[in-house]
Amino acid sequence: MRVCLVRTPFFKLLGIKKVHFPLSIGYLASYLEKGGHNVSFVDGEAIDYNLYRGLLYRSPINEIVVYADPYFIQRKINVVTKIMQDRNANVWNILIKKISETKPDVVGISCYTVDMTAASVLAGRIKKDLGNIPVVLGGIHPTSDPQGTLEGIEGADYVVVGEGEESFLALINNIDKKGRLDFPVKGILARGRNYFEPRPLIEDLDSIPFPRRDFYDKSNYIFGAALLTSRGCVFECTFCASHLTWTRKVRYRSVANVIEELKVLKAKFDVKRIRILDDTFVLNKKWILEFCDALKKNNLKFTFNCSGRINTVDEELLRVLSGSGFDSIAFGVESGSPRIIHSIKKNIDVSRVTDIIKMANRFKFDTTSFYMTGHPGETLEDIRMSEELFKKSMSKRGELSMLIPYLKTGVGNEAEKKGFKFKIKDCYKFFHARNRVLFNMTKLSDREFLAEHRRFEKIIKRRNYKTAFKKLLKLALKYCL
Ligand code: B12
Ligand code: SF4
Repeated sequence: MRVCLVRTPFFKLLGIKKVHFPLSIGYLASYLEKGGHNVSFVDGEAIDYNLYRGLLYRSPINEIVVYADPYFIQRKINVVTKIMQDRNANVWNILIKKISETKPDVVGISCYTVDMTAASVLAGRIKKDLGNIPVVLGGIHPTSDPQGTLEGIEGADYVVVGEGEESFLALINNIDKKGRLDFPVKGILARGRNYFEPRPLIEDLDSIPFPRRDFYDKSNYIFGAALLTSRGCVFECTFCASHLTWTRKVRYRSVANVIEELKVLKAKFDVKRIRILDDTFVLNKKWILEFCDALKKNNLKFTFNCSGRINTVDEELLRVLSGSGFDSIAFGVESGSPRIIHSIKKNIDVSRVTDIIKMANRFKFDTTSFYMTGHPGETLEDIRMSEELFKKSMSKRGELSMLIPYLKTGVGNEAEKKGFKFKIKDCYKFFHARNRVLFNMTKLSDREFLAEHRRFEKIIKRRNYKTAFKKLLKLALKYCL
């Protein structure tokens, strides 16, 4: 069968030029191809829709700063609203044309929550313009709400729930040319059927072929290649949706298998920088030490970035990582208030944040800290504690998100009880770098909450600019001397 995989546009509609290449698509493509199918990819994030012109769009600042800058993003939201409300907007025409050129038997769309509005418009247009081609939705949002997805998106025929490789292949192998499936397939919810049986996770991650990476033009994507060494996370942060796809059991690839993929990335794609996307890369010290040793033995020289965790890194780990090419590490701190940390089940020791980040700075890591505002029950004092911790910890960069209560997460369940109504037509507004309140679960009024959020945002922005300036200065000196 000819399968067309699609990523809907999100960052591109906000005027952001370069995005990450999605590993989900890479993995699904190689798995389906191994199963004998022909796969193409239409990346809605890699098309220039000519939405914005002028200095702002072209300026390099667009790629560096705007990425997480709520002020730039919020200014563009009216443009995005128009596109989402107009099924005949040029963005959809362009996407339909690209999809139709691949002559698909089946279309698969990958969706986070924020992509659901676009997925809904696109699925409708596929049915209208391309005939009755089966449309399959997968990814974190359809996984968290398979019934709601089929009810809310008329053009969707199937939802793949959870890990996609095996279920999607089984679906494609079993639907006939008219897109009908006569018997249930594990992991698939089909329109008009109430029967659903979950599919067990793939036990041996080494059995999955490396993600396909050859169908993209490098100039559309952020520098470096994404890599996944494990799937899953043991922690229970109440705002996080990861467990809905991966559960709370962590599965690891073998070190040898990851080294093999790195060799391919070097030889075939001349990759120099690797972005490790694992939920909690630093969880398994033994695996990391073995991995860093193998990098040396195989003389593999890359630079890496990864996520850290305050309570699972120590001096030895940071030293080894820094000696193996890791130069950038991001810590999810989320709050400086021990009371909030406890209530969101973040399970970190706030009193260690400063020491660990300073230690990482000493090893010359580019340190980033992720914070959030909008935690349930958060007070002004709690937000001020976060600001103080960020300032004290000397993290070189920060990123501030306003909490979004995703479906089927602890916070999402709490928000629903408090009256938060989830609508697919509004999903495109559910991004984190925002300067408008979406749903207020704090102890503050909307006005107070927004003012505090903006105050914190300013502190973080100042630090980010300072770090960027220092970097540029260093670079300039390097080239001038
Ligand atoms: C890396 C990452 C990013 C990166 C890169 C994203 C990218 N597009 O490549 C960046 C930083 C850009 C990012 C941005 C955002 N992210 Co993010 N991100 C992640 C992270 C850590 C890993 C994602 C990943 O690549 N996983 C590896 C691949 C292989 O897994 P996968 O994508 O889930 O795909 C598998 C299945 O879902 C399924 N599948 C997926 N698509 C499809 C399609 C079909 C047809 C089928 C059949 C199956 C299928 O099969 C795949 C293989 O098994 C996850 C956490 C997590 N554990 O999932 C959060 C996560 C997905 N992100 C999240 C969020 C909220 C965002 C943002 C909205 C934040 C924001 N800026 O406001 C944006 C939106 C970006 C967008 N629309 O592209 C949330 C999503 C929650 C939700 N309900 O939507 C997550 C789950 C984190 C969390 N804490 O809850 N993110
Ligand atoms: S540590 Fe990260 S991935 Fe794990 S539950 Fe918390 S936020 Fe989610």
